[in-house]
Amino acid sequence: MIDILQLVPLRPEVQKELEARYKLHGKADFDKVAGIVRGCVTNGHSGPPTDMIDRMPKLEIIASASVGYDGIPVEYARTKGIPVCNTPDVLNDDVADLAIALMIMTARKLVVTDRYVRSGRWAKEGEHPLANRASGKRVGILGMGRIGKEIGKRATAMNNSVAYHSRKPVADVPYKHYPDLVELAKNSDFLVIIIPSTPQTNKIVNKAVMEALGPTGILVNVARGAVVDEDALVEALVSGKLGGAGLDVFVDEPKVPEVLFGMDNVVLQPHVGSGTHETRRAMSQLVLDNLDAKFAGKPLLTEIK
Ligand code: 8YV
Repeated sequence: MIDILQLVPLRPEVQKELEARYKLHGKADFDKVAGIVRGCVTNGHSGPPTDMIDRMPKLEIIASASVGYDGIPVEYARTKGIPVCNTPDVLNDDVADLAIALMIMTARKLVVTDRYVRSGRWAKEGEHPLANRASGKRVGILGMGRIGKEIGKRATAMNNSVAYHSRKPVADVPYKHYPDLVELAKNSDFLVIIIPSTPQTNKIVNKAVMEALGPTGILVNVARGAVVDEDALVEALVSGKLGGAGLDVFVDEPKVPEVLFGMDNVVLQPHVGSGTHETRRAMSQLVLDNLDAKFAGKPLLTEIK
């Protein structure tokens, strides 16, 4: 059987198949098995880092159960002839759904109103103060890849106008392209972040972007915490220079700046963009399919190019 280093578990039903077909080793056994493993199962945050890759001379594939791969040295692996696979597309709908949910929940203050009912305040105090609309507004999307397009479709279906920023205009999308992110923020009521985390995008959503979005603007992040200057975000929310935020991702997960906990204009989620049974199963299956393809000598399904 082919030896595999498994850094994260797959969904139980796929894990069973993986176990039946491969000899699996956990991270604790790394020293013992580094010399023999031919594949590595991971996700976007779990490596393996370059020094681990160096110690696996027989490694032929890294298969990640994630679309993001900021925690995997893909270029480095490539120089060693090791392909890295991710799980694009299967999570587009879930992540786009969550982006829209965060827009609506934040603008309509749905967490606060839910609490209002549960705490018995509705019965005691009567009607809840009004919130803001999430439709018929201007939605700016930072990043127009596979998930960005799904967010665009959903935002459009809600009668929002959509515009986006990316380095270059994307072919075949009907939305206005802003070459300048601050300009997009200035012309948006919501700014939804869905770009990969890279050295170039680190803290790309900075103080100037948040202030351009402004005191009635809402920032939604379903990408990675690192693409936002989190200190500037907290400061903009505290000072009221930014209207609100719906956040699924943070710089140092699972740590979340505690000052956000008491803010009614902020909705917080524990990085659950792809967190449904259906999608996580599909992601796990794609990891297994890539491994199977590799060791059957067939083309990989979703190699990062
Ligand atoms: C999960 C994700 O965090 O796909 C990604 O890039 O961020 C998420 O789906 C995770 O990697 C699931 O294992």
